[in-house]
Amino acid sequence: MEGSLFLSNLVHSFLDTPYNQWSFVIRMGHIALATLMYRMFMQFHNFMEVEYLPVVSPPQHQKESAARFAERTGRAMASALNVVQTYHSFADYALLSKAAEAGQENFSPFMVEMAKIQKLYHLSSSEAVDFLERFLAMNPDSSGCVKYQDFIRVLRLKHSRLSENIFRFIDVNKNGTITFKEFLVASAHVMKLPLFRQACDVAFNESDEDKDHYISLSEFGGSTSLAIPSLAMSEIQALFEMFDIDGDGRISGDDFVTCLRRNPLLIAHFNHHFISKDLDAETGLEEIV
Ligand SMILES: [Ca+2]
Ligand SMILES: [Ca+2]
Ligand SMILES: [Ca+2]
Repeated sequence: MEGSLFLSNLVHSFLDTPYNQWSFVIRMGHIALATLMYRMFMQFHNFMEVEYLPVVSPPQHQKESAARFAERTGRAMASALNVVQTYHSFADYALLSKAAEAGQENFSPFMVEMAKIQKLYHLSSSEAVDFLERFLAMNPDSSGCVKYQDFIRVLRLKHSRLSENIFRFIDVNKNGTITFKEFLVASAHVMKLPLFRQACDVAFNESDEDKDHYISLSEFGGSTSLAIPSLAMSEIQALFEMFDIDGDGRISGDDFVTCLRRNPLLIAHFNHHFISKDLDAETGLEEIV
């Protein structure tokens, strides 16, 4: 979608109760919304063309779910209009608004056809917008791609084999950069794995050595150093501050889970805790990372 809204086709649908789906399209030419409004108010006659699209009916002898019916209607409308049917939804508009708010000029890399992703991962619009916020902090270039160095900077990681593996996991097409879609799908995939919440609990309990229900800075340092050896104190501190959501100097269970839901890929830092635990050998915890 480009910067301005074109009203070449305004498609409307309504149900001819109780079953048949009627649709029509109003053609007003390729014209920007502001220009159209101006012209409409400045002339006595306004012309438009209304075309009724084919009526879509449910099968006579079998039941059909509302979602399936809507899908079939969408396909019929797209084919009557001779346009490609996409999976953009209102969530894409929320992403576009966020990208615009952040001063991005090219929105297309951030419109990821959310209907498909939401169907796969049951991701809410606000979760997707939160992931976009993280991604935009990684300084994407004009085509919406993020480099490894910017990725590890925002996640407060240092260069290590683990960080490289996380980046490679996201970079599905292996071109050395990540797009928002790659980042979103990888994050949602990890966060929505059935074992994710259980993995968070195990990681928290294993890191909380003195069992006072908080992870102190030294406990955190001990735990993360097992994943990334030779971490400097300042690097441990930076990562600790990201997990300490309320900034009270210790990581509570809520802090820990909130941080990992915002940055699901960081669960990889606690992978060593899962190896000794028989979390669920059948499904394989390695799958999480
Ligand atoms: Ca890529
Ligand atoms: Ca503790
Ligand atoms: Ca805290």
